[in-house]
Amino acid sequence: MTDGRLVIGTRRYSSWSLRGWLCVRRAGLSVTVETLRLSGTGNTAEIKALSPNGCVPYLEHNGAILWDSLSIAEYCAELAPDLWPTERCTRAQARSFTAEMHSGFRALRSTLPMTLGREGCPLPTELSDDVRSDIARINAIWTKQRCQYAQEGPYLFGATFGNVDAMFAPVVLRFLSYAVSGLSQEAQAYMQVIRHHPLMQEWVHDAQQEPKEWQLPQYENIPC
Ligand SMILES: N[C@@H](CCC(=O)N[C@@H](CS)C(=O)NCC(=O)O)C(=O)O
Repeated sequence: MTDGRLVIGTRRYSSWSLRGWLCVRRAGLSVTVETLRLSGTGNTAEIKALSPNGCVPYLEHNGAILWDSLSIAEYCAELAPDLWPTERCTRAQARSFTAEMHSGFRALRSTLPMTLGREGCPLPTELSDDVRSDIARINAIWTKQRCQYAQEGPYLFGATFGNVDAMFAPVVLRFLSYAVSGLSQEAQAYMQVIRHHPLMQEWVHDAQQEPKEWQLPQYENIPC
């Protein structure tokens, strides 16, 4: 008997599901995880029937219902406060980075979608200025945070894998899939830490077990 359920989409592609799942797992919520196959239309019937905004991640936990990765991150931090830094101003900064990721970087997200079938393969065409500017901003955030917290631990705010790391985790997978270049040494080291975190290993492993029929040509046939 669990305290509820977390519904996610195809692990191979669903970056928002990964964010929600990381927060739920980090907070140690006892929930059943149910995976729905993304149809690829952005309009998956089973998700539409279940989730108020027609999207995953969707969480039911002890009577609470949540349907957006950011609200799930906040909810999880109520139960596991170490998902945010303890100091007020530092926590405000962490919230701002999390919100920036949640609402921004659209050019990056649409040009380099998360697809775990691809490893180390750049796009054959030049990245647009908007995508390069998104990459530069993320590189700057990761570099600054890693320099500032180098002595305290390997994550963006030091010793603890928190909500900010969860929000940026799919970007790490994207940068590795598309062999994004020009990143600082600190950013590259951070990417390795995130990629090898046990929860990320688990996610990628589970993604590899998904049925082949779930794969979508639009994400599998992006030119290399
Ligand atoms: N703002 C939402 C975005 C969620 C979202 O776009 N989820 C996608 C999957 S990654 C989805 O459920 N799309 C509906 C579909 O593909 O049917 C969040 O942060 O959770």
